[in-house]
Amino acid sequence: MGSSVTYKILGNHLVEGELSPGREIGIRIDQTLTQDATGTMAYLQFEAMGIPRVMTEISVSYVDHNTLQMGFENADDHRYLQTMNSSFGIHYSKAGNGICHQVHLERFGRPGATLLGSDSHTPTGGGIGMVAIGAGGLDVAVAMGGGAFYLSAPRVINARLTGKLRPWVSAKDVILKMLEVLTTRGNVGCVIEYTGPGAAALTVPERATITNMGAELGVTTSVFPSDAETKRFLAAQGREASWTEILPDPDAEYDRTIEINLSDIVPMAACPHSPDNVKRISELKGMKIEQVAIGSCTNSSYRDLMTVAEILKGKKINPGISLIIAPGSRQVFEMISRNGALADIISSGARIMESACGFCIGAGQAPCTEGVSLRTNNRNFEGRSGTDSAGIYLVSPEAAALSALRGELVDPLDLPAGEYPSVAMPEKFHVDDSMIIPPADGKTEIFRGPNIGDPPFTDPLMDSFEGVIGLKVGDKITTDHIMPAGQRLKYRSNIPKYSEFVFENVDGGFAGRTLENKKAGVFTAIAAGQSYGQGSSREHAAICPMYLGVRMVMAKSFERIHTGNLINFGILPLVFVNPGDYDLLKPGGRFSVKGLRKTVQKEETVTLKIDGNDIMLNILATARQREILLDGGLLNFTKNRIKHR
Ligand code: MIC
Ligand code: SF4
Repeated sequence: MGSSVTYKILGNHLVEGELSPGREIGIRIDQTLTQDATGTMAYLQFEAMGIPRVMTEISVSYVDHNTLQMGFENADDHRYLQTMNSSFGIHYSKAGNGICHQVHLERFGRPGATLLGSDSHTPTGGGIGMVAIGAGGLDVAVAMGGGAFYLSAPRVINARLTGKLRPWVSAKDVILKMLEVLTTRGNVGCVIEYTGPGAAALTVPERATITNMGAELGVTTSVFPSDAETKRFLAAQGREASWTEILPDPDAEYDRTIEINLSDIVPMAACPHSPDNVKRISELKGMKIEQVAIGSCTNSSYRDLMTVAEILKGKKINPGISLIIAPGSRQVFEMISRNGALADIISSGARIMESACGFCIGAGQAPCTEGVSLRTNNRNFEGRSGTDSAGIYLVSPEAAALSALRGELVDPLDLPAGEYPSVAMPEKFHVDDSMIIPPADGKTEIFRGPNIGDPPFTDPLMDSFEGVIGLKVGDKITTDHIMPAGQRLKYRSNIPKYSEFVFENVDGGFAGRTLENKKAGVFTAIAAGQSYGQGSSREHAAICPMYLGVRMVMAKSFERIHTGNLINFGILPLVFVNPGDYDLLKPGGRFSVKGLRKTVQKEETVTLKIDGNDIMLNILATARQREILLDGGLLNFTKNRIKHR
């Protein structure tokens, strides 16, 4: 049997284990990326490991999340990043240069390489045939030090695309269709590989929209072949030398095949409050809207913004609408400025934002009370926009721009096909890497402002303790629920401070109560339903609960990145053997834990007597992860191993 693109690349990077679905493997990481919100902690952890310089082919540190600088904290973080990066061999992409995934695709990504990024949308790189995976900052720090990244060898789902998108239907509609079919749950441990003539006909920016939002499916990553189209894109970036062809073998083996005819796809919208709550726009059209926001790492390429500019050209947006536009990178921004498209956008009445995450992460542009906001980004979790009562609908740039003109949701298919502005890919992108600062040859002084704390060291796993169910939550708890972003993001480098906001919007008393319990020698377990830890790669959703005294999460199921983060910080992920036991647990329920170290070493399950019920739980950890748990997390584990080498 032949090989998929995914298995070819994994096979070339395998350093441990057997490449068979479900088995734990270790892979060599060629490239890493971080962004400022996760990066500061990742680099503090890298420093704590005592390795003098990164050992990857290239490591890039982007500043794109916390660019508003309300107060000194973010500016201090950025200075720490720039000085630290310079000393340790890391490239630093300054604030204003663009969103990490967009810039990495344009300037650094390489077909056939592995990329590990401390951001869940790292799979964007799959658009040019990379195996690009999102992980916690500490995993990325270990990879920068030359350590392998461990994952379970994926089941590969072949999404075979045939046909051709009709005018007014966009790559965003393809990934929304995938979300409708596969939902955000139950895809842990899978990779989606796009194949077929339909895939070959998509441009790189379209492919990148699809692999980017593949993160919302909960898969390990998504990947397209590296073909003539990839070559064209890299050549236009002046990087043809980075290209290699990587196609699946004609008899490649897949776990499952989904056939999608692109000609059948229609404009879609993900409705509040989940990216898989997908409806056809034809069912929703006419809905009144207050805000439209175009940008984010999903839809802010040159192709996307040129399409938007063509739609807006010579027209004015509806007076009731606030239209926000944030180009994905300085390259895109500069190109649309030079060719006049930006003037068309401005004259339509749009508000132009910096090339950064901005509205997508809730850093500004919160909608009005009960406002309806159409956005081109990838997540619409409740409250993420900054307004709890707002309804966020995720749509294509085409639908967003048309609706901004009309003041209500427009079905793009209602427009004549002949009016579709099909934008040609440029022969040459405008290349200027002057905002990417290469590292110094030697050491430079590292700036550490008062917001920069210490990396979180944790203690080895406790053998016995008194426990309490500190909180009971339902299904689909996202890392945004656990650790709110928005205005709180600036505390990311200061664990005691950021910990005050754990579960802030779910149970305001949680943080204080949990810390008090810890002081009294009582440690906390969280009880949860399905898909605990969806969404971001934010390792603070494990670090801060650990700091407060959380030692276990009992759930019906977990998401991949968050499971890794829990283990990396010494919190036990436990899955109910009988899912019905979830119903027996009550907040405040007490239990005693005894002989936990031996159980984690030797047993598959742990049984706890809680409120008179025996609750059986599977320990969701491989043999290597159990060692990490026993050591009290990956930082201790790595330091112990470096010492013993
Ligand atoms: C997100 O989109 O939720 C973020 C903010 O980019 C996160 C990273 C973070 O929490 O900093 C992600 O996707 O991993
Ligand atoms: Fe930034 Fe939004 Fe992309 Fe996350 S999803 S990296 S916040 S643009």
